[in-house]
Amino acid sequence: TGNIWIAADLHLGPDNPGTVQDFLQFLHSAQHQVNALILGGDIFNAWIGDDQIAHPAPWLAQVSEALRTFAQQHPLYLMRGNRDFLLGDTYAHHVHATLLPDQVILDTSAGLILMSHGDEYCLDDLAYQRFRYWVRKPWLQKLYLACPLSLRQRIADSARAGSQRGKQYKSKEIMDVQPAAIVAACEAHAVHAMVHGHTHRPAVHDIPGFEPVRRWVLPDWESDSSEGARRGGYISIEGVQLCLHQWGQEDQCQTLGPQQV
Ligand code: OKV
Ligand code: MN
Repeated sequence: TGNIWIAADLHLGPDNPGTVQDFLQFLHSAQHQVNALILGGDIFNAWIGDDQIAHPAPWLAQVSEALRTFAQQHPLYLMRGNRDFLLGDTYAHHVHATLLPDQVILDTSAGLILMSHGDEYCLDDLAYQRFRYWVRKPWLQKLYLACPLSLRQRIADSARAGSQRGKQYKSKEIMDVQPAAIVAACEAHAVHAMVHGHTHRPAVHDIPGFEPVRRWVLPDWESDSSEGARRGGYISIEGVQLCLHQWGQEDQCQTLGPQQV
């Protein structure tokens, strides 16, 4: 499989031009180093339907063009996140990518890796899970997508504003994964590692009771903060090595290999 890179939680949108630029650079450097790229959800900060591409905003046109250029050289896989859950096959085709299901088992040279966006493990955030339950209903999505773009944009803006207000009252524990949900995933899938994003807590976590299986959490991307610090990174799978790369930090690598377990 060569060298696979996985990134998630880019949150690209009109409000973070710095992150868009960072991502364009990342794609360019990936072009010369990888055999495949997987984007694990929340690529976009909001997604109100694939028909946006008919009249794309300049930042979106630029991102789509760069994705297409990349995908002409190497396989590109897109996964939906909690923000861009409406991303569809129309957009995937537009950039010559393949849309992945919400959970995949990657059969890599380093072993079997369970990969997802990660929001499905945040079961203690009841308000979010309720939101997720409803907006994943195909009939509600059809209804929403039947609305004019301008109305969808207004609904999205107010949903995001409401979510921002609600977040103030949530504790750190509530917004992280639920340990029991991770254990359930390990019991359901005999894998050598888990990879996900969403929580914005990049690290390599042990999973008590399932050693040596570890949970590799992807960093979120942010290059528009007032402090001027760039945040972001990716996970690489090359040979039997799994590495977590974060801007401005030491790489965290581990030899996995199916023979290890
Ligand atoms: C995405 C999140 C906004 C979290 C609405 C049906 C309904 C889809 C939608 C509207 C919002 C996506 C599409 C967005 C994620 C938020 C706020 C919180 C926690 C409907 C289907 F119900 F109105 F009919 N939406 N947008 N949130 O702005 O991209 O993930 S969004
Ligand atoms: Mn997310």
